[in-house]
Order: sequence, then structure tokens, then C-alpha cells
Amino acid sequence: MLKEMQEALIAGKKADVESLVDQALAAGLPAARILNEGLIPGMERLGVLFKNNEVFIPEVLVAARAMNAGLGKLEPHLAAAGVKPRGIVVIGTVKGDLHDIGKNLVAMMLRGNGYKIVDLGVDVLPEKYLEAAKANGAGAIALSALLTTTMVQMKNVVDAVEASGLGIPVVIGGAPVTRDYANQIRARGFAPDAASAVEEIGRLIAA
Ligand code: B1M
Repeated sequence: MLKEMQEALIAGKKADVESLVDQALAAGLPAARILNEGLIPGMERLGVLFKNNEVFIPEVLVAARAMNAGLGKLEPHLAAAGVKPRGIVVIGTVKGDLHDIGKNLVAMMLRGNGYKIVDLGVDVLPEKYLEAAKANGAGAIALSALLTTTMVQMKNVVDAVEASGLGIPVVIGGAPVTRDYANQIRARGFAPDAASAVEEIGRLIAA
């Protein structure tokens, strides 16, 4: 069923992905397994096809829509019920970058672990993170970037937060981003995946 889900995702069949997620849940498969063995490997395989010019942007966009629909189905099952917010996190994909699947996943995992999320979407200007953090009394700012050309925007956000004296941690992640890069731009946190983002933000907010 999970293999079939990967195929439906790659083919951009949104209704099929939704229905297969429903079937997997009904069959008692844990949501984390559906995510890690169904949806994410499907997206990874698509990434390889995209890189090799075997599929192109329109197909990837349709698949991304199917992925987000599948994630939407999983969200209530990943979320912990009725937990008091552990903190407020502003999240967004940096300026010039339109990739939102990883960012959505991080937001979802944080929500599921009891954080209140202010999601600014994609292509977010540095000053918007700052405004939202101030307006919402956020305890951390989480940045996502998927392109080597846009990850440089992360430094602008770190610089803006430092200059503001707000004093809250900026945590970064996304496929091209590394711990070394985080150190280089003075971001206080880094996470390679959504589960680590929950741990890293928890550690920094508690510190
Ligand atoms: Co884009 N794209 N894309 N694309 N795209 C990549 C990223 C690419 C690696 C594909 C490739 O060539 N192999 C490549 C980047 C090369 C580079 O810079 N190194 C690329 C390119 C080049 C481009 C365009 C420039 C293509 C073009 O126009 N010629 C263009 C840029 C548009 C723009 O943003 N300005 C473009 C466009 C697109 C689509 C719009 C078609 C679509 C995005 C749709 C959407 O997001 N709604 C798309 C997609 C889907 C991809 C791939 C195939 C899949 C990305 C994805 O969603 N992965 C991607 C190839 C790949 O990554 N293998 C590719 C699944 C997701 C769950 O993983 O986002 O890595 P990821 O998130 C992970 C971690 O990184 C981490 O946790 C997540 C879960 O574990 N994480 C964080 C992410 N954010 C975090 C934030 C945190 C912490 C952890 O905060 C604390």
C-alpha cells in the first residue's frame, strides 16, 4: 500500500494519495510510518526524476499538491491532543524560495508537539519574520530554504533579529543547509529534518 502511495504521489494523483492515506490509517498503520515509508520516499524518488530531467516543473507541482493533501490527512494523527502551547514559533520559507513541503512538515510536527505556529508561507522577506515574532511574542523563528541560491537569505534574517535586540533564537533547515552553515551565519539552531527541528527548538526555547 505504501509503495502504491509513492507511485500515486509521483503521478500527482491527489485523490488517490488521499484515499491511500485513509486506507493505511484504517488498516492501523502508524502515521509516522505512512509519512516515512510512503510520502517522503515518494517525494525523494520524484526529486531524482526531476534532477535527471525525467519529469519537469508542472509534474513536480502536481505531485507537491498531492503530497500536501496527504500531509493534511496525516496531520490530526500526528498531533497530540489538547496540549497547552509549549511556545510560539514563527516559520516561513525564505525570500525567493517557493518550496513549502518541508516547511509544512516542520510546522505540522511542531504543532503536534504542542507549539503554536505562525506560518508566514513562502518567499518571506526578512523583516516579515521580525514583525511576526514581535507581534506574536514568539520564542523562536524557524527558516526553511531548499535552494543554494536562497539559503543566503537566512543570514539576512539572523542579522535582522540580532540588530533588533529581540534575543530569540533563529533555527534553520532545508536540504542544502548544514550545521556548519548555521554556525557560519550565527543561527543558534539547525535541524536536518522535522523531528530534529522539534528537539532543537525545544532545547533552545527551554534554554
Ligand atoms: Co525545486 N528544486 N525548484 N521545486 N524541488 C529542488 C530543491 C532541487 C534539489 C531539485 C534538483 O535539482 N534535484 C533543486 C535545488 C538545487 C539547489 O539549489 N541545490 C530545485 C530547483 C533547482 C528548483 C527550481 C530553480 C527549478 C527551476 O525553476 N528551474 C525552482 C525554484 C523555484 C523557487 O523556489 N523560486 C523549483 C521549483 C519547484 C516546484 C515549485 C516545482 C516544487 C515545489 C512545490 C512546493 O514546495 N509546493 C519543487 C520541488 C517539489 C522540489 C523537490 C523535487 C522536492 C522538495 C521537497 O518537497 N522535498 C526538490 C528535490 C529534492 O529535495 N530531492 C527540489 C520533500 C520535503 C519533505 O523535504 O523540503 O528537504 P525538504 O524538507 C525536509 C528537510 O530539509 C527539513 O525537514 C524536512 C522534513 O524532514 N527541513 C527543515 C526543511 N525545512 C526546514 C526548516 C527547519 C528545519 C528543518 O527549520 C527549523
